[in-house]
Amino acid sequence: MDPLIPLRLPVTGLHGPVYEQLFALYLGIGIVAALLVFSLMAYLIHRYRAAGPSDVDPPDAPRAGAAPIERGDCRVPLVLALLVTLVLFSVSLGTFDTIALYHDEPNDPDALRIDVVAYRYGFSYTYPDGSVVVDNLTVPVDRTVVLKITSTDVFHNFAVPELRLKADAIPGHTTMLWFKGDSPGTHRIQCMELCGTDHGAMVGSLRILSAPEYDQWVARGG
Ligand SMILES: [Cu+2]
Repeated sequence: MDPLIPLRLPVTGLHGPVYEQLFALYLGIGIVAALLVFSLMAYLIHRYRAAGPSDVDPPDAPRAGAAPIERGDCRVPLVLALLVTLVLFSVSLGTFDTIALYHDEPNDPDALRIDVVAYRYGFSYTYPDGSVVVDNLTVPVDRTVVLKITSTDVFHNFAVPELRLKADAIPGHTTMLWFKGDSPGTHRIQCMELCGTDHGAMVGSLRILSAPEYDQWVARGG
């Protein structure tokens, strides 16, 4: 079913469900944290509002330029700090698992290996036979594709939003990213790291072709 307000792009690909689960976890924690913070804020605003023009501040109210007066003990901040540590630690485990899935390529001898070079303002793709294509990446369906991503100038980020794929392209460094197209189709590729004036135009497309169509495309010379 289409959402009422299309805030999010459609999801496809092998990494989609994993990405979406992690996103939902962060969103859920974010909503709970926001509700707690804003309710406490509303309560405190109401509780400590001035009763009238003649109302004076309590003696321990914070004052500009003066060190705050100590009150209470350290148990509350300690419990809060432990709680936050616990939440961040558990979400970071999920995050590291997801990063491992994205970057650790499967052991597939039939994988198609493509070198991706990002530059201002585009991406170039070098296939195993040495042929180079710019902007548009073409791959066969149902075959593991391993991308080795780097950059020649500044930081870029190679992303295929609908496949929930995203990896940094950093000069002097290679980032691995793998995926497998599960159905033929065309998806937008875009740079997701602000890299200069034409960053917004640093787009291309990922074409996932059926095996015979891909073979024809290779035979035609890309
Ligand atoms: Cu860029």
